[in-house]
Amino acid sequence: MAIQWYPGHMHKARKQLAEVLPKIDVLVELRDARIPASSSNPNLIELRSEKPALIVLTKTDLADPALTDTWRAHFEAEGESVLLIGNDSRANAETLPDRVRALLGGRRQDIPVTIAIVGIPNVGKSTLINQLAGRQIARTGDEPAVTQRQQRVSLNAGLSLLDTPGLLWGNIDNHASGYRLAVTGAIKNTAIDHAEVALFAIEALDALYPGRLAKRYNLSGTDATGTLLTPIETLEAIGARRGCLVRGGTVHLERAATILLTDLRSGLLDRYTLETPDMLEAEHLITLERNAEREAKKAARLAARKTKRRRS
Ligand SMILES: Nc1nc2c(ncn2[C@@H]2O[C@H](COP(=O)(O)OP(=O)(O)OP(=O)(O)O)[C@@H](O)[C@H]2O)c(=O)[nH]1
Ligand SMILES: [Mg+2]
Repeated sequence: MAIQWYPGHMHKARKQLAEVLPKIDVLVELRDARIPASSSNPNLIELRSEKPALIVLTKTDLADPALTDTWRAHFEAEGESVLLIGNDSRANAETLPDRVRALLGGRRQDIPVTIAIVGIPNVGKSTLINQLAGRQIARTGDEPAVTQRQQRVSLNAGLSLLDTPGLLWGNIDNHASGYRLAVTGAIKNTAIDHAEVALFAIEALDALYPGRLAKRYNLSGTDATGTLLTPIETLEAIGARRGCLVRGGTVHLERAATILLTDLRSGLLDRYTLETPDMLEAEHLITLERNAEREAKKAARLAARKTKRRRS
């Protein structure tokens, strides 16, 4: 099932962002380095239009360094300016004011600059603002939708920063992107089926980082006949190892899934990136095909209804 989470406050926040946009000099869009394409909000690309923008890949300390390089090169080849920030490289954030002024053609230091910090929920917007402000001015937290309204913060260097609520979009039509957003913690826990998301994560990790789950949870990785475990068997094996058993010895899948997702989000499963530019290109074609099929079915239904009406 496709994952969707677009609560009322996000719809309102999107409208409010559009309203303040004329007063913004530069948009700084934060994307999660573990899912650099899936965390790119199409609504922001639309809103941005011709406005100068800087892409910040955050949480690089949790992402696969080789794939972070690949994605940086990919975005730069598309003409974007990219900055990498992680808990292992927070000093990079200090270069943000200069990067922004460079985007404005080297605007003089004494002319004020207003920057909107935007991006998906839980990507690290408020954390970045606190770092640049040098004090805890914006509320942060390890769950999505901590910030629910805009907050303006003025810095000494003539910079004004706007913290904004995390934004998703109404129709996440690449289903894999929806799951990746859920795995990495951008979707509220109550809006997802943990077992379903964990099964997606297992399949993705097995494809990109074979053997990692077996190593972390001390699993053999194969069944008695030597056949590789399926995702559901892997989840059951993780649950059995972690004592998620219910009466009769069956595994409580939801509990096993929650353990796996918590480990994945906190970096206990080592650094990973869940997508490559090639994967996204292939998925884009699948999405286009699915959308075309849906439109064709809709058109056929409408035509059939018209014919029926004409006959009666
Ligand atoms: N590992 C890691 N964690 C980070 C990084 N940046 C932020 N975090 C953590 O990510 C969580 C979310 O950070 P916030 O700054 O609240 O995220 P936000 O984008 O403002 O989230 P919303 O307001 O909900 O949209 C917090 O637990 C932060 O400590 C980073 O670079 N690396
Ligand atoms: Mg915030």
